[in-house]
Amino acid sequence: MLAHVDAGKTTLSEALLYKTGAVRRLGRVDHGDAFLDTHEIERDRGITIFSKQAQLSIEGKLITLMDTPGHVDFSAEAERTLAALDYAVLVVSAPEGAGPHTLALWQLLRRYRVPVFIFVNKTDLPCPSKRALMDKLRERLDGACVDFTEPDPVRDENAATFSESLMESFLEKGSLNDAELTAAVARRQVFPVLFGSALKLTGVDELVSCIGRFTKMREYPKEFAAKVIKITNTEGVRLTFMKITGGSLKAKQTVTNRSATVPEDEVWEEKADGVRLYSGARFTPLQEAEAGMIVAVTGLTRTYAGQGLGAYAGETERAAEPVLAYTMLFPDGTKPFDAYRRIAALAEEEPELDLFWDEQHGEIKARLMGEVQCEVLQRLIRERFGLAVEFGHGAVMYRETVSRGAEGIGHFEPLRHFAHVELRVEPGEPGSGLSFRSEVPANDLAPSWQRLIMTHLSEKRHRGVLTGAPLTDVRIVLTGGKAHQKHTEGGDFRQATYRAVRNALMFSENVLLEPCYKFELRLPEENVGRAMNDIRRMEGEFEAPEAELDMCVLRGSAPVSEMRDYGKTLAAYTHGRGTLHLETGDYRPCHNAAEVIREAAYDPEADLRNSPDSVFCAAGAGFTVKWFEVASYMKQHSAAPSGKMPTKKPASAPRDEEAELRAIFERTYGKVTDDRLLRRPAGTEPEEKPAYVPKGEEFLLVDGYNVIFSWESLRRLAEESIDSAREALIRMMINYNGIRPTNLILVFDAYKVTGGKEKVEAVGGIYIVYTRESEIADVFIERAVQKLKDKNRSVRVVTSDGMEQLIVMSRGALRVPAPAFEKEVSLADERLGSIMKKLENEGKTVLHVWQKMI
Ligand SMILES: Nc1nc2c(ncn2[C@@H]2O[C@H](COP(=O)(O)OP(=O)(O)OP(=O)(O)O)[C@@H](O)[C@H]2O)c(=O)[nH]1
Ligand SMILES: [Mg+2]
Repeated sequence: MLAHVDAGKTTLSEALLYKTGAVRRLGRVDHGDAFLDTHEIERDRGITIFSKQAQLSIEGKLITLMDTPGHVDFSAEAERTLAALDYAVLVVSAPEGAGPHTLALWQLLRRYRVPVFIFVNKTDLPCPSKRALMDKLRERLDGACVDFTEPDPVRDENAATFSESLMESFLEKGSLNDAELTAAVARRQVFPVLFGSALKLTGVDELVSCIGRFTKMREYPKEFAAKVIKITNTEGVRLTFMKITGGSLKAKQTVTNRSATVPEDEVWEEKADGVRLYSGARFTPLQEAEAGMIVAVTGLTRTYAGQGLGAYAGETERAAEPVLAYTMLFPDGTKPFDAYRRIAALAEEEPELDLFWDEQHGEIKARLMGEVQCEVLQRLIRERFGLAVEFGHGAVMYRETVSRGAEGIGHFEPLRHFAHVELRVEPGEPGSGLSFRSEVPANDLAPSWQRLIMTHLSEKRHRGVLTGAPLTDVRIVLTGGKAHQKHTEGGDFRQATYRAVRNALMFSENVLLEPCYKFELRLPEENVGRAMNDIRRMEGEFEAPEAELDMCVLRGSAPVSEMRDYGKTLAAYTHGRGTLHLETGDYRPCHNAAEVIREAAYDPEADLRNSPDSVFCAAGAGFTVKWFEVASYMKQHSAAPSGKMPTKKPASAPRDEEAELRAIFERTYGKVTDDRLLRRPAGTEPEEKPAYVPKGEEFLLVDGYNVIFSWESLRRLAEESIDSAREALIRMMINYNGIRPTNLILVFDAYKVTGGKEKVEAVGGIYIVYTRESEIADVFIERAVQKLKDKNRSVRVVTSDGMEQLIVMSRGALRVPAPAFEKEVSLADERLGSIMKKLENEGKTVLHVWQKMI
């Protein structure tokens, strides 16, 4: 029984049980005595929270009826039952029609290929005509929705329209028989639609007879198989609810998760102590459960929702994921970590609860669907653990992906360990999650190591480098790897793999994604204008408003962060007449990414559990090489003592930016015929991979004022005094050059100084050029690049000016955008800081370093 919240699932279940004689007294949700709303919280709130089952029989067929919750906060609970269904009754409320939640359920039913009967409920209330309702269902759900309350000839003709075989049979005989219709329903070619009122018991008999006539028992294989639907804890007993999908299960039988896909060290065997058949709150103990039944098994401790057992072992399904994380607040004196350990037991019963320990803040966070679920949990925790918890305001769960990928290297070689991994990250389709494959021939790296790397890639919740949010929609391609005959141990590849992913992300263009809601807003016509304005302001989108009954309906999507509290606003300006329905939608690029990233204040290099750096070994000791130096370090030490490094240079990742600049270049200067124009000078790395190049080979030209005006910190300084900004930049360049020695030329425009001559100073190991009168820095740089290229020097130019970049590129120099350079400089700065600290610890004075550097 599936539907939108309050559509009448539990009431209809009650009516079915009553009409088929399974219960003698008709209970009612509103009176808190429904057969299936058994839990105290459910009776108090009048909504279903946990899915539950009842047994009934129609025309000799034994049927297990599952009632599910309709509230979006519990949609994972409803979704979990889908894998167990043979047929679904989709309840649609006649006054409201098929809204977004119904559509979401419809898609799930399609995905799980479940045949569906539709019951249009609450026809006792004012609602559109049967015909109008049918039209809407056909439009919004499926053309093959057929009104089964029509006389048989009409029904048969309508049903035949959607299947060739039915049409043939219909044309031949002028009608269809039950077997033909039953088969069409099972194949999802026809969706019978019935109408009625569960509360007034109309249309219920018709539903009963329709289910009796047009369903058939599925055939199951002989070998034992089962699918775990959920885990609950009733009076201290752990119950594993499972659908038997093959053979049978006897009490005291041994159950195992053994299968081809489960690694040997994770295989378990446990005894199924008891097998219970539940109906409402009561159960009957069974000696043996047969295929098709849904039973609760005691004695199993290692099962989890979504797990397959026996012939189906290893399969899992993914349920709707929460987009909000709430902090749990405890009364004074409670140690959060102790509480966490206790409450974690609840998390296995409620897989969607998804608790995690936030180490940084010493807090328990719970990923939850919304406030109703918070309330329910609060009660459960109080009942089970006697703990009074509160929940803070939910934080939006962001994700990260890449818009341009890159290669990454992970090397892990502390003394007597060795693993080396090279891979590439590529942007994937939105919603595709993470996928992994290998491009490495078996000759280059043994398949067993490759499989191990693949396992490490898929086992980890990879984090992005912008905010540390989970990574998604990315393809990870293994491009190289190396093991050591003696020194490689299991864990080494884990280290190298994780580091390689982070390393690649540091060089990628990363994008912050935010969750969006699909919404349906119903409100009086006079408020539509206001609503549209609000949605635009929230960066949402919507379709043209539709009139339904006396209300207007707006459908669309908007960021969760903006719309989550909109219900309150809506209630205020519509005086309680407007309703807002929110459904979890997809993830999209975040509308206020800069702000979110700033607030997260995440430093990917300080996240030591997710380090992008590598560990190398020299003179018997392991040491860390920073992420941006790994590639060049490897090149320099290609014959490292512990084994030969791969020397193969990985193919370059697609460079869209390059293509874009090329296009602009061509628009400006005409077609580029000589490809050398755009090629990098041989032997240099892309600018994102600043390579260590000894002094004497590389020149770095920095357009001084341009940098000052594009770096936030310097710009602010410049507003007060341009001289101090210039001095600050000079100091930064000297420091940078100390850490990354190169021939650094810092160029400042001085063309406004009348009579000025070009002036060059050597300060602290760098050169500072003040251009001559009427020569701007661009021109100087262009000239310098030309000269240096003539001498075959490699040249990098730091600037933020698009035009200048083009010119520079046309001369064959590498351009470094000012923001990327800022990152390089600040990294060098940190490095300097740690060197100074180390020296200070060793008792040397900082002055000493400075002198040495200069
Ligand atoms: N007028 C009318 N009211 C109905 C009908 N069916 C159910 N209701 C009422 O609608 C409300 C919700 O009914 P439930 O059966 O709890 O709905 P549900 O789909 O189980 O709701 P959740 O389990 O919370 O998703 C109750 O107040 C019912 O009395 C009907 O056919 N007509
Ligand atoms: Mg219910």
